[in-house]
Amino acid sequence: MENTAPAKKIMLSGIQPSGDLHLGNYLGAIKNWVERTEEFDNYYFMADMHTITVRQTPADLRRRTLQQLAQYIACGLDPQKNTLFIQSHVHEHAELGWILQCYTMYGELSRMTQFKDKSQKHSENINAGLFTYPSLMAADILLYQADYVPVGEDQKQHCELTRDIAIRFNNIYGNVFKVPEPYIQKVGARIMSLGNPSSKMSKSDPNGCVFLLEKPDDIMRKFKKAVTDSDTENCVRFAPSEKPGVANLMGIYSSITGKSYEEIENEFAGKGYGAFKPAVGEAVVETLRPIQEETARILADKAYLENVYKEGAEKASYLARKTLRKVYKKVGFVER
Ligand code: ATP
Ligand code: LTN
Repeated sequence: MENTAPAKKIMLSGIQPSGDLHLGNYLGAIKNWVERTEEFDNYYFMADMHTITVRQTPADLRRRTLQQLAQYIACGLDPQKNTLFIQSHVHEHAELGWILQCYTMYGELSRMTQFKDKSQKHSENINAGLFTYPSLMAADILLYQADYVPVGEDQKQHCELTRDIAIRFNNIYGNVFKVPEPYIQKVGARIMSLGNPSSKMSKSDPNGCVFLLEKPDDIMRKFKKAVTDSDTENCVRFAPSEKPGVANLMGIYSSITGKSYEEIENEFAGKGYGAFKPAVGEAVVETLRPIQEETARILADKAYLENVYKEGAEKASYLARKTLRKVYKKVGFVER
């Protein structure tokens, strides 16, 4: 019988295996991917090619790439329902990446916030790849004709440049690429550092950052020490500009438990930060416990992991090849 169900829209995203995954990556990106599994046709990858724009130790990069894959699965991404792959296994990313560099302007790349930040942080290694990174990211997305790109707030600028590149290319050659949209949720899109609620939680600030594989005692200690506010009110109330630390903790608690800010205020009425901070810590520990156990179990099964990334690369290549063939033809390359 012919399958008459309408094709699902395509969702695609990636994370660089440049450090261990943290609560910001989970609440801002991965949790959102898991919740949307049934609704879309999903492609998620380890962006290892992006990672070498900053110098890496090869053995660490290899270990973190596989660990990240195990964590994707442990967080709930079922490999039967999501195509999970390693970017460098699908060579079309590099090939389309080159072509799209020829359709990306110097001025556009110079305006990218991530390039400005990273070239300040790594001033000894401002390489060409760090600069043209957004053209490769556009290739990652456009190869799969993705409809939606679920990311945290900080990646919005790169997604917008991807749209501009797709539109520019389509205007010259006809309708080659689907023009994608960023998919940014309201709660969790920007988790802030526990030590400094005015900067985002990031792996480069390990004190303010909770890693997914961190020990429960360490997680509890970080939450108990979390910066709340300097007033003496000692009251759990959602007021982001007056009490950014409390608002951040409420955002984390809300994202994990599904409770609204009002419900959280009621739950902790009259109890103060002394009760609130460990309660958020415990909710995080309980959410991460099964993820940590699953990650250890999956990592021990190398054959299973290998099977997942090989099948993933095969499925991803199928779509990527189709788009690249079309692009080669359009720009005038002779067919081999
Ligand atoms: P860095 O520490 O170098 O800034 P990172 O921890 O932000 O890196 P990325 O690989 O850049 O990690 O991000 C992976 C995904 O997680 C992206 O979709 C990004 O938007 C999201 N993300 C990262 N940090 C946060 C955060 N604090 N809150 C919400 N989402 C986040
Ligand atoms: N630039 C992203 C990682 C990334 C990505 C992508 C995200 C690379 N390619 C394609 C979504 C879609 C980052 O630094 N977090």
